Amino acid sequence: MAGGLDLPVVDLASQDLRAAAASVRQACVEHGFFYVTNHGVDGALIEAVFAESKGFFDLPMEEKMKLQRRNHRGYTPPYAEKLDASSEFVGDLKESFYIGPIGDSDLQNDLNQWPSEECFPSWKETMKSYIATVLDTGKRILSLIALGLDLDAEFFHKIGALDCPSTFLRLLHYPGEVNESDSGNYGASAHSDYGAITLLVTDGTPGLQICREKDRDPQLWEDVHHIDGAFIVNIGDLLERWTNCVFRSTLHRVVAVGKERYSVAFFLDPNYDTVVQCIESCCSEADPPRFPPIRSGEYINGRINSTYK
Ligand SMILES: O=C(O)CCC(=O)C(=O)O
Repeated sequence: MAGGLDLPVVDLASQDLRAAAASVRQACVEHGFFYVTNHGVDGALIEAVFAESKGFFDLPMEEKMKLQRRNHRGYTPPYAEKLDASSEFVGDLKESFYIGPIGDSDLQNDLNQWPSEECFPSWKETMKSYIATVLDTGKRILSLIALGLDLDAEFFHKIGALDCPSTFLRLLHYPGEVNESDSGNYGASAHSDYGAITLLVTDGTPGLQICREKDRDPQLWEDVHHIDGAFIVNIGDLLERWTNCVFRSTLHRVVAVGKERYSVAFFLDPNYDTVVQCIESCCSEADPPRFPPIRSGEYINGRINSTYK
């Protein structure tokens, strides 16, 4: 059974950066999850993203499959991804759509797949504008994280991790009713995120749960409540490695609640080439680095490849 949970709320508009950073640090140490308010992303833009997302997922399956995931961009149908490799089910119930990093809009080498402009005239622009805005919010959160680790606020910029960050937007749609054979299956099975931070916004439908002690037996899963207008932010595995497990990359999942659900996750991960190695303030002689240095892209690709069939 899931119990309620009061996650910390961080006000991004706070003038007191030190206090905000301390509260981010505490949230990352204790929960690996927190809410962010006054994040600067316009509510109307968020609504537009949800409307475009629904428009796409409403298409017949054969239309959606024309944009089937390639280069980790595009459409993934239900059951094609299993976030928890040990799940007894074929795959998760959700369907999703990935949009990868966007440089110059006219780049010839944009690997993204986009629904046709004829059917979805404002889709691409809406997504691009959301990604640009939420990226800015994510960078501000990373500055607070750096401050919370007693580092220069610009630490992640200065080491080049944000020169050309690996950003992925994932539109998600969870079914309402599920077949009997899927009884007990998850919308998204238990997993931790792979990279630095994730900024999540949902349509308010419950289902998201976290497990703070991954090794506890039995595991305790707690509901993450919706706060209107707030982002849910969580720490990924690379930040856990960077901080030598001072910060938690918390297990989470989405349970089926018998109601359709939409959400939008933005994964802000370092440059492909960034070497992720233990931050000095997070290790000592008594607590030496637990992980060897690793290139961000190498780590994330390994994790992605083990998630898809
Ligand atoms: O839809 C949600 O609430 C969570 C999505 C998620 O965990 C993910 O995409 O990694």
